[in-house]
Amino acid sequence: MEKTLVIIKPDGIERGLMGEIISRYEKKGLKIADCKMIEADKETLKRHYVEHKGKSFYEDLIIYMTRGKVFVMIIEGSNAIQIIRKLHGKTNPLEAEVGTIRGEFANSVTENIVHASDSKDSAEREISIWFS
Ligand code: IDP
Ligand code: MG
Repeated sequence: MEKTLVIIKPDGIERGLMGEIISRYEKKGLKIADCKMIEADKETLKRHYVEHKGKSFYEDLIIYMTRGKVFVMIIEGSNAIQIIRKLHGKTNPLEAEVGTIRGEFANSVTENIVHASDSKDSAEREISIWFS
């Protein structure tokens, strides 16, 4: 069964959206295989976001992700990686489709509530970072 790494970011927790978000995965037929609520340390986040190192938003991204707890999950199911990316919507709030998590709840390019792996390789890599 395909697995993906999902994070509810600090704004999702602050705004009380955890239940709303998790229920969407469950209603879609996906399974929460593992989960934990933690304060992410900078080293873990730097490994997680290595592809963005050096970009203009990188420092703000790390500050944002460490300002409160995050809820990290391994989610499994048929086509879990692509399905979750669809449920989340596009990164840019102007492009996030109505009905998606970002489309409904986010209006910031940085603070966009959720993270999900974007490929099989990144899912495997990210799962090993957060659940080693
Ligand atoms: P994704 O989360 O949809 O996969 P990525 O391009 O991988 O988007 O970017 C990772 C995270 O970095 C985004 O979710 C968002 O929090 C932040 N981010 C991405 N692009 C920008 C930007 O142009 N300005 C500010 N923050 C950004
Ligand atoms: Mg990404």
